This record gives sequence, structure tokens and C-alpha cells, in this order.
Amino acid sequence: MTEVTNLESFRITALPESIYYIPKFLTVSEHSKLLSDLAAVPLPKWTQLSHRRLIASPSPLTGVNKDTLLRQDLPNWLTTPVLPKFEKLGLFADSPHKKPNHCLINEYKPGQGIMPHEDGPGYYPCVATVSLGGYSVLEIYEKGQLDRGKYKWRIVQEPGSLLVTVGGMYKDYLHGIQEVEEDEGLLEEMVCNWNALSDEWRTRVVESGGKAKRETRTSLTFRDVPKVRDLPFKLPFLRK
Ligand SMILES: O=C(O)CCC(=O)C(=O)O
Repeated sequence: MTEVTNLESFRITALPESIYYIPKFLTVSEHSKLLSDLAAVPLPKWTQLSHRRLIASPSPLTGVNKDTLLRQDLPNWLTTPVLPKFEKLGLFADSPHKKPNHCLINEYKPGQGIMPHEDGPGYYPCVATVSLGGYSVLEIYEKGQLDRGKYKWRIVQEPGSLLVTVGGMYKDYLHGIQEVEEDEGLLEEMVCNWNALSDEWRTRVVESGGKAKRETRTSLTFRDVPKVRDLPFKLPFLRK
């Protein structure tokens, strides 16, 4: 496991804004426990979208602008392995609740991805993404360049890693994941966090000429929603 106390030492220096990649953020046992806890989540909690499935935990945002969280804690199985480590790194130290209160869980099968998008003003501008299962290639686009259909940077996320996006990188760029079963062009000159990737990963990709086959990957994207509202009523079993 990577000793995770100094966020600045994990900054992706090839990028102009603040984005940090922390390999081996999870221990092997934390990684497999999160995957098995996730597998135990009842099927109805998932929303099947056309290109991936999703859980908004503890619940989807509400309100006219979809920017309001109904007050409820994140489940312990999600927070226990990560929150103490976020604290050590000082993540969310300046956010309204000083810790994440919302997590979007995305599951991608090979061939699935997410269109380039921005996360929007409903969230405090810090997203901490834990990757589980397979690797992923996150592509960053300049807002004005999207019509040319070409990303500006590529970041590989290995299983068990953490990617943190803050400030300008959160607000001024778009991000997406291509819908492919195999990625190409993953060599040093095209991947901006190449030096932070594991030797195993780099060797495998070099041997395959810059290609890698996707496997099912789940991302846990932790965020802080500034606007929180109490539930309009309390269910009897929740009353103290
Ligand atoms: O799965 C990822 O790493 C990216 C997810 C994402 O972009 C989002 O939830 O807005």
C-alpha cells in the first residue's frame, strides 16, 4: 500500500491544474472487501443506464436544480476503508462538511464508458475516485475543443488507486471514458501519469504494443454536496 499523507507528492505534474493520482491507495484486502460488499448491495439499488449502471449513495440529488442532498449518512461499508485516509491527505478539509457526503458508484462492463461531461455546480469542486476491479482510462477535454472530438490528456487508473480532481481541473475541463473493449495507444508519451503506474502495468502494456483489454470496473466517486436538506418526514423506525 502507498503511504498516503502528502497529497502534493502525488500531483500529476504533466497537467496544468490540480489532479492527483495515488496508486495502491487501497490494500489488497480493502479492495476485495469493497468489491464483496458492493456485490451484496441489493439489485434494486442499481439504476441501469444505457452505457453503465449506477448507484447514487445515499440517494440521488433532488430539487429543481438537482443540487440538494436529503440528509442521510453514507453507508459504513463505503466510508470505513477510505475516510480516515482522505483525512490524512487533507482531502475535503476546505469543503463545507469537511468530508464527502455523497458517492456515485459507476459500474462499467467492457465496451461501456461515460460521455465527456463536467460534474457541475451541485458539488464542491473536489472529486475523489477510487477504482475497483479493472483499470480505466480517463480522458480530459478542454471545453472548447470537444467538437474536435479529441481528448487532451489520458490518465490510467489502476484498480485500488485514487484519483483526486480539484479546483480548475474540476471546473474548466470535461472528462469521459471511451466505450471500447480494448484501449490502444497507452504508451508513455500518451499517458500523463505513466511514471506513477505500477511496473507490472507498464511492462504488460509495452509488451502488448500499448493495448489493454477492459474488464469490469467500478468507480466510487466521493463528493461533498454543499446543500443538504432534512428529510420532509422521519420514518417511525428512524425516530429516536
Ligand atoms: O468512473 C469514473 O472514473 C468517472 C465517473 C464520472 O465521470 C462521474 O461519475 O461523473
